[in-house]
Amino acid sequence: MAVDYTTHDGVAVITLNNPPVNGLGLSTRAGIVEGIERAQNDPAVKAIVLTGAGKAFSGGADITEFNTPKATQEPTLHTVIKTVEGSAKPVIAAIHSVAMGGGLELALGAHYRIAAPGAQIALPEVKLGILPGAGGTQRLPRAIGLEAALNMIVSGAPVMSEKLAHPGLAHPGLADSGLFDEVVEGDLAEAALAFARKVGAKAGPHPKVRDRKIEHPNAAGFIQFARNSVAAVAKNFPGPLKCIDAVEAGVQNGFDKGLAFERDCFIALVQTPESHALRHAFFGERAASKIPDVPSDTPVRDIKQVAVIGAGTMGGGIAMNFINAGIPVTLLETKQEALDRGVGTIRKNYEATVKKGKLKPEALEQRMALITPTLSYDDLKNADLIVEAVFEELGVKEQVFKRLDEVAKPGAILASNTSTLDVDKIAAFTKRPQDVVGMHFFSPANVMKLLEVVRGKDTAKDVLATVMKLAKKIKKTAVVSGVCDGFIGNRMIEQYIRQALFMLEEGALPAQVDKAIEKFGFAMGPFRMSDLAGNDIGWAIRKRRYQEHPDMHYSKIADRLCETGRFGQKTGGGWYDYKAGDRTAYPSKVVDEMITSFSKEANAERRKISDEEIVERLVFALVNEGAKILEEGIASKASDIDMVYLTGYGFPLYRGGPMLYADTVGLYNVERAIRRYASRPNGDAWQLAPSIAELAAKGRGFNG
Ligand code: T1G
Repeated sequence: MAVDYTTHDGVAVITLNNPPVNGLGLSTRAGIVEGIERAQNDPAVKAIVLTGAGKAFSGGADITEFNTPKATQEPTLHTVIKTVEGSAKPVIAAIHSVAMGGGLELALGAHYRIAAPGAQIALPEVKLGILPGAGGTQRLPRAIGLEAALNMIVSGAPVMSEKLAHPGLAHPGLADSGLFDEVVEGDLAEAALAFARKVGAKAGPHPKVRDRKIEHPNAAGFIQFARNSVAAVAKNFPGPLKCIDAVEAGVQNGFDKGLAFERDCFIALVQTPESHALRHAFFGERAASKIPDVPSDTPVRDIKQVAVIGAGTMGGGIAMNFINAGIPVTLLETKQEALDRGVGTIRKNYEATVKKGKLKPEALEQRMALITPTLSYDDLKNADLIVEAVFEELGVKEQVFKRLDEVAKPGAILASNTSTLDVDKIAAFTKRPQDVVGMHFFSPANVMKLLEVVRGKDTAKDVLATVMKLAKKIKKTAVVSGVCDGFIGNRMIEQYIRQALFMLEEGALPAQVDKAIEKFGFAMGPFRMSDLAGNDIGWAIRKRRYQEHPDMHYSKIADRLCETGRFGQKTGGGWYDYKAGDRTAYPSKVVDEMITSFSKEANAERRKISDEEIVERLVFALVNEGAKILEEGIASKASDIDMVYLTGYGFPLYRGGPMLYADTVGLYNVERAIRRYASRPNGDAWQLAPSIAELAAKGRGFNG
């Protein structure tokens, strides 16, 4: 049973013991009910303490049980909470570290609550596309008031326990709320026993949160205000508005009706594709740091000093990640002027953050003090990790890594920020290929969460384990990729862009393609994105591609655009026209005419292309290439590919990533669509990944 039961001079202590976060899975739920009933039947027991072992009181319902029979098997969380609340003997919830979701709802069913300061208290269900489903929308407003409760429920954000203490308690930062009867600085277990003995001596009945009134001068008005402000931001996510509906139901119709309504909302939301996507992303983020053949207890190297080579846009952004985590960085450039410019840019970035009120001025200076600018490789000799972010050309990388091999200390990790070059070739420039790894940051490197960790054939396992742990410290979502051209993200995006260009030849225009895929949920369509990044970047990659794969069929329409010097925003015109100082993309008559005449030259019969075809061809191009990446072992799991696209390429979170989206559509339908496009003009680009057909035949998806 994932619950321990002990007694201490008339106090029963029920301890949740279901690592890692005391998830309220079936066995834990059953254990709590058994413990409460056992305490009722023991005349020596006068009061009951409910507490959690390990790192949390409870992280909530066990999300891994969702949409499985266990989730609704008795005792459900509702039954557990009802049992706790119905206990004739007072139940005291003693909370440390974390009480979230169902964990907090369980505590709300207790008669009293005490907490250690600094515990994270939250109802984060909305972040999983659901809502508190075990009375949270009914009890929390009664415990801390309508406004504080609605804010917590709709945002899902944690609040520190000391901010939710009972009114009148002499505790700093006291908010007028009534969640905790005591905030305990010392030994929580001792305090819980003392508190239990105190209330255990009192005659019942003991207070129930559900009996409290929700006091608010204008509840209906506040709820309407909340609904309007949430509706504006909750596009594509049904959860937040449902949270408000459930709270409102309790305010208007009383606790029991509100509870029933909340249950209906929960059951409706937990089945939605949006909730499935959000849960997929929650677990996908955590699964990404697990590398199948690298044991989780692999010893890691100590990273105290980092060096970054190259103080340009990427190098400066990369350096900021480590500085933000308090890790000193030696920043190397070849020329003083470039070094000064790089350090200056970092300072400017921090000044902008200070201006936004997100960084204290003194913190800015502390961070700048962590930078040691230098022109000499000798200053890198103590670095534990060296990240090069120099010009994307193999010859330049060769010089850098040969030099690093001479100066870096034994055991230093040598990382390349390359986005397209072969990490094995780079490793071969050194006598220590086992210490070489790719760390592909995405621009702007200090903002984008995604980090592709490229594993060379010789990269040591402890190097990988070290980089994955360091990625967490610098708040990146790290995904391991094998060595191939473009790794995971760029290799897939190349097929996406290929389809976009073919569709221009066949009849679409840039604005239509962008609008269609932005309506699907992408942050930015391929042509607006290309104009922003610079069309010349894609042009350079295509020229290399034409040489490497002369047989590969690409549309040359983008080359035609680049030959006219239309590189995008930076040249005042690309696929779109731009006005000075205005980043709005205006459809360009000149370009549209160039496209139609290009089709004529290519004898391509222009036709009306539907938005549905645009979305299918763009997204299924990603899916098909992703399937090949999985087949080749470049990525170890489909959720890794989804995390790349959710955190690095603006794929809509509510669809969970290209591979989950394909599962939602059904691989049977994906296969049929790909075969259809393969039979049309430019169909040679569609080589169906065998695994799609195999999985479709078994009625399965990429994610099981
Ligand atoms: N269920 C199952 N597994 C969970 C879990 C949960 N609720 N929370 C965490 N894990 C796993 C996680 O996958 C990882 O597994 C390990 O625990 C450590 O997590 C009825 C229905 C609690 C703040 O949304 O926010 O209650 O990778 O790396 O950084 O209304 O986990 O080690 O195998 O994140 O110390 C609502 C989600 C559920 C809280 C701890 N609760 N969890 O952070 O560790 S729905 C949540 C978190 C609900 C009720 C509804 C965090 C944490 P592995 P971690 P951490």
